[in-house]
Amino acid sequence: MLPVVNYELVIPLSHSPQFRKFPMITLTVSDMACAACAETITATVIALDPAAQVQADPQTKVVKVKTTVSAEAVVAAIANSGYSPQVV
Ligand SMILES: [Cu+2]
Repeated sequence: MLPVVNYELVIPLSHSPQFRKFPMITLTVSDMACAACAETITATVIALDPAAQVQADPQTKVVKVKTTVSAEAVVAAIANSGYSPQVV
């Protein structure tokens, strides 16, 4: 007998069709000055939702987040890290 594989457990959440339904949250963070800021912001969002996808660009000040967590919670977490996020 071959072992039964539960693919729901094998497929990462970020690749599941359900995850793709969640909209991209776009924020501007005017005080994201450098790569270290972008890393801090990314780590903050990942701490909130380990399955989140984050793009943080210090050049454009734009942070894009794909997550199951609400935009309000993402904004609050980034603000708690000392930045000033605004939902676009
Ligand atoms: Cu910085």
